[in-house]
Amino acid sequence: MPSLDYSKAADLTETLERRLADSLDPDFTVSRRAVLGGLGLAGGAVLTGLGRADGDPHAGSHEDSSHGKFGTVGEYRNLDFDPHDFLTQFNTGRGEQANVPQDIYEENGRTVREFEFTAVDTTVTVAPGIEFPAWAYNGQVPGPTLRVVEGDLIRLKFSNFGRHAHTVHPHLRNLNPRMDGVPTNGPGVIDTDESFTYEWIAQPAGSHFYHCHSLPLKEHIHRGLYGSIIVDPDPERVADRPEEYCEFHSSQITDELRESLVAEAKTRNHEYPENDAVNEMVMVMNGFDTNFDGDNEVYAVNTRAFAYGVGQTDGNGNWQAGETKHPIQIDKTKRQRVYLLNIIEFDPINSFHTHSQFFDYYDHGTTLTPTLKNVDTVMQSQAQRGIIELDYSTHESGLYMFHAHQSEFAELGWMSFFEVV
Ligand SMILES: [Cu+2]
Repeated sequence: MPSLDYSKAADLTETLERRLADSLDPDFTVSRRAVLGGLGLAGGAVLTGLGRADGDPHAGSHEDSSHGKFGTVGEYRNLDFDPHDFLTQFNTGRGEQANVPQDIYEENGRTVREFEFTAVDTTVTVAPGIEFPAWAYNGQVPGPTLRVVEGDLIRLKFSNFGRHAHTVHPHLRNLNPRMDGVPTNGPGVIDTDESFTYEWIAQPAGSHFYHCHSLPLKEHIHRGLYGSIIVDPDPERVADRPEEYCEFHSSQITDELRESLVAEAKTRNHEYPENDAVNEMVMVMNGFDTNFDGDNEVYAVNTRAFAYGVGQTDGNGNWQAGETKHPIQIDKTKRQRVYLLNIIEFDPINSFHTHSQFFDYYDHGTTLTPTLKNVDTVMQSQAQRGIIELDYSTHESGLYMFHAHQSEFAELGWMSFFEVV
């Protein structure tokens, strides 16, 4: 018996999505308070229905779920960005993403991973029929995920084709102020039609990110100028300096601990075969203030509200061809790793909560031993990030929900499912 019936899960996703989409008029004048006010009665009933999903088929608020129009809300017409592809789209310099020019080569004994970013003004789809006027690196929100190895040189050629001045600021241990990507250092802001090449040493290992640092800062970030930098640990460096990757002092490092840290580092490094045994995903928790009142109306991981919810199915989890909304299917024999980032504006925290499962968490991803063990909820402040590791090997197949445990964020788009197969 799955944790949740497929058709009930589809009803829940559709009901929440319909309320969100209906509330967001094309003129973008409705505040999030109105959305949640509208959800007050029906939303409570829907969640009651969820709790009784395996019982009475008339449980819950079915009069609100518009059965006759099943699936009409849920489709995204604009397919230029696919949050399902984005989950596993890692740019390592070897040409993974067509819209991200990239290269990898050696220079002075160091591996250089070179990328080209262009900032543009564009629109992105944040809910079916809802376009958000974004500023975006390479036309996508979140920006492309960069994946490098500790000690590499990241060479980022940045050109600004947007109407505002932008930068790229890295959350890395960057030793050169000229490369900090802020208005006061080095080239400062990069004006329209100007370019600058940033160079950063990839350190420390971890789950990091980049964003625009022009003023007003919150607008430049919430408009969409952000993305992930994953720095894979170098197992050889881990062998030399194991104390930097765990909570123990160098005097406490045993041979056994050193070996286990090196083995763990190999599972995190995309150049080692040990990494192939792990299913890795990038989830950027974001939000969109569609009416520019300083409050988000839409929440998501990877931009599209409810994209990892449950869409059209035959009732057994066989998704329609071309489906733009469906759960994240995971092979339960594999270890699951989520690179999680919180880049939300206007709300001080965000969170990640799993149903029916507990996980290990590595704050900022800078250690190879968990900083939190066996938890089902983790909180991240703005710009905080980390790595979550999950194991569903002993779970029955089926749908398992995960979402922000700020309840309103979940109702406004940040609600998802893993489909364990
Ligand atoms: Cu900017």
